[in-house]
Amino acid sequence: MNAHMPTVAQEAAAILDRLGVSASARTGGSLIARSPVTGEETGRLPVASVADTQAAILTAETAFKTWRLVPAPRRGELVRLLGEELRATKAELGRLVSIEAGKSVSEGLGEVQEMIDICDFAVGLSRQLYGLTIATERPGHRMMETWHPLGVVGVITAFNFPVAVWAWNAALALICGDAVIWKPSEKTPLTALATQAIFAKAAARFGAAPEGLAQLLIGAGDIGAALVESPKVALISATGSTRMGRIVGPKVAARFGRSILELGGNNAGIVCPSADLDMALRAIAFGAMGTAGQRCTTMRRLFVHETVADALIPRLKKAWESVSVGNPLTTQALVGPLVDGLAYDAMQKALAAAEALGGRVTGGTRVDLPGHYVRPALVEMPAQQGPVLEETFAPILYVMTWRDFDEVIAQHNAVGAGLSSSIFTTDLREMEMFLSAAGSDCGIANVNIGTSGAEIGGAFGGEKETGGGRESGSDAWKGYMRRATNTINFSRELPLAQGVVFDI
Ligand code: UN1
Repeated sequence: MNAHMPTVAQEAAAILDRLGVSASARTGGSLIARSPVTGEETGRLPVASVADTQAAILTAETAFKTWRLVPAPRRGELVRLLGEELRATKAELGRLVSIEAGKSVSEGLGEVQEMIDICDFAVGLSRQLYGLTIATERPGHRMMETWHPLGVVGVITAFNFPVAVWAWNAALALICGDAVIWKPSEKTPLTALATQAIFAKAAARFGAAPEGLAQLLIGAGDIGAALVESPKVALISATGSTRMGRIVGPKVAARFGRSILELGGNNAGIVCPSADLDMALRAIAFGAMGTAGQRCTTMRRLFVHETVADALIPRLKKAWESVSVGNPLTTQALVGPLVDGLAYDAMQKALAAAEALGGRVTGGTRVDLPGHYVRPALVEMPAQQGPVLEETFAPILYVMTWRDFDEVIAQHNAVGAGLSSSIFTTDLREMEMFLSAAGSDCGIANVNIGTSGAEIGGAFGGEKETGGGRESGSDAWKGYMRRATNTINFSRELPLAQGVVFDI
């Protein structure tokens, strides 16, 4: 190694120092942080206990009681400052995302940009928490709805978007008047510490944020479980696997809490005869191989019309064979590492199962670098079965051909997950059919772009086993507030609704 080049661990430590994360928050503890880039240890973090979690919930509850009374545009000022601090630290935090999640430098920066974007969105929204005014059937009455802060929000995030998903939730929750407790993935605790330090700077500048308004708890699943089970946590927003959601969803529902679940995806693209194949090629490549196939929006299935299969599939294979795989920090590689050895094993298992069902695999082999690097796999499948029906969190694209439009829509929808989808066509009818009630059953349906890389302005989330939650843009803010319907009688009479008579 070049004597002047810091190790990944040294670089991470230097960034954390500059962002104001104390050494005691990342040394001497029991949670070992690693960079998937080299497999190096990057920290040993002290972890929070269940008792710490209970205490955090109580502090958050107190903070909420103060914060809910602060006018929403004033709450927006805190989030505006957070956006400013994120702009100032974008390069550092983006680099740390690349170190800890293994993303390319561009994607690491993009993740921080997504945080900045949601802050901007939330600041505007802080003056737009609109309720309806509703026509009443009674004379001298007025009916309206008011949106109130909800309470303590527990945010559980995954390794693959270690900081943006917190920001989607926190920026909205804060302007909505809620307090936030964050349990990040055990695989990405350093970016969480860094983000918390950045938030602390914004809060210090703001000056009047109550103690414990946005807290971070580093640790294991017992923290998440304590948040999920606490009746004092009004909303759980959890991102992760469908398996995790099957546990979290019913537990929160059993106490009549609210949840926003953003779970697995098994996202597909459909290539039609009229598609612009050059554009489709690039969109499919980014969708399937970007972030080493570790986005919940990653394209995992591709249906190519049989008349364009010969024109497209060989070009896809070429792209798969030539894409650069390597260290995202020291090279321009487009594909970085898998997060860990378990991800590698899961990928190999899925590929073996696909081969056993007649799949022809291009790529998928280990790349000889420290860490877990693998060439993305493209698998030509005779039919949609076996591993094609599951989400494997790795870069595998299953490619199938189609003939009949209704049939391909049925195939498209015949999986458990319902997050993202796309069609490549220049035919108006196909496009509209795909976007119609009888088309894609996903929460996100795109035309002539891939399945991943959504902007924050739209509501983000999906149907079926994806969990049904919506985060980020549009009216997702309503999930972080409670609605009161108010009827006001300004007359001197008391007419009853529905014409009911009750004279005493
Ligand atoms: C995720 O993978 O959990 O649409 C989120 C995208 C990103 C967010 C992905 N904006 O790919």
